[in-house]
Order: sequence, then C-alpha cells, then structure tokens
Amino acid sequence: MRLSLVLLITISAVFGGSLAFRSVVFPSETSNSYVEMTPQKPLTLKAFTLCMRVATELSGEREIILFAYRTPDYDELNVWRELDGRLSFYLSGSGVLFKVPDLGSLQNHLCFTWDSSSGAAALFMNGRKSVTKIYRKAHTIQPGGRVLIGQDPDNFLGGFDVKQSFVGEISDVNLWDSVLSDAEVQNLFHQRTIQKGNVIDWETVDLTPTGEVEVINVNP
Ligand SMILES: [Ca+2]
Repeated sequence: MRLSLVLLITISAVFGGSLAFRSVVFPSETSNSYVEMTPQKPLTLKAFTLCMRVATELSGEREIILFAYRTPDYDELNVWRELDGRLSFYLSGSGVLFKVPDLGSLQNHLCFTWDSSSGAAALFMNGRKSVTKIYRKAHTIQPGGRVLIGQDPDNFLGGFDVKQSFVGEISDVNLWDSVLSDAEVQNLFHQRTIQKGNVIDWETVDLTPTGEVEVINVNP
C-alpha cells in the first residue's frame, strides 16, 4: 500500500501525469475528422495568447485550419495557414496576416497574441516575435461556441472542406485570456516552464476525437 503510493507519487512527479504529453495526429486529408476541445471557461476574451506545436507536410497553395472557435453565427477565433504560406487569425470578420517562414514537417512552436485595448496583434514562431499589427481594437470575442482542431466549420459543427483540413501533428494547444510576456512565450518554446492555459489547458482539457484521428502519448 505504502510502496504503491510512493510509486504513484514518484510517477506523477516525474511525468506530471500521462495526460501532459498527448499529441494529436491527423494521418490524411478528410472532411469529417476532427478533435473537439472543451475549454475550462467561456471564451469571452478581450485578449488572448494561443499557443501550439505544429508539424505538417502540407505545402504549396493549400489553406490549413490550425484552430477553430466558432459560435452559431461567427468564426470567433480561427487560425490559418493561408494559401501563400502566411499565418493568420480571424476574429469574426477579415483577418490579420503575418509573413513568416512556411510550416513544415519539423515541429514549429507557434503563439498568437492579441489585446483588445490597443489592438496589438502578433505571433511568435519558435520564440521569435513577428512584427506587431493593429487589429480589431475594442473587439470582444464572444462565448457560446465550440473549439475544434482538424476542420474549419462553416456552420456550428459542419460544412467542412477537405481542402482546408489539417493533416499532420498538433500538440501543446494552450489558450490564455491575457497576453503573455515575450519571455514567458520563449520559456514555453524551450519547455523551461510547464505553463497551462487558463482557458484551455492542454494537460487536462477534454479531447473528443471524431473520424480518422489519433490521440497519442509522446515522451518529450
Ligand atoms: Ca471553410
């Protein structure tokens, strides 16, 4: 009894719980495979930091949905790799786009940040910060939607397009309701700190897979 308890505590201390190292793999293009995530609080957001690790062999003129948060009426927070390779996000309307090196088969760590009070929008790629753009000042992201990875819903939960689907591996999806500091983002990239999003915490968030997608365990 005592030995097993010690063992359990040791395992927890070393691995931080097996859920910490989940990774989601979409093996091929589909129009019906996705993972729904259940955030821990409503997405009423006047600021955010959204991070993820992404690897994909999709390239060329191909849109790729990286994150979709949609209410019945709007794409409230959708993140894309555009046809021309730029990365972007859209808050219910036209988006903000960033010219960055293309995604690829080797993992990239991405963080997108936005602050309503100034409209400051930026992204970080492997800890390096992009140019700051001014976007949707005074806007508020609305609650009541669903969060998906793998597909772009054109209605509440459907209208998927195979040519916008995600193919590859995605992990460490964390969402905060604030803008993290440059140093905090760099620490996340280097995995010096295990920071958990206070809106979506990758370590504990419920992942509900549908279709051809595998949630795997990885040893970082
Ligand atoms: Ca679409």
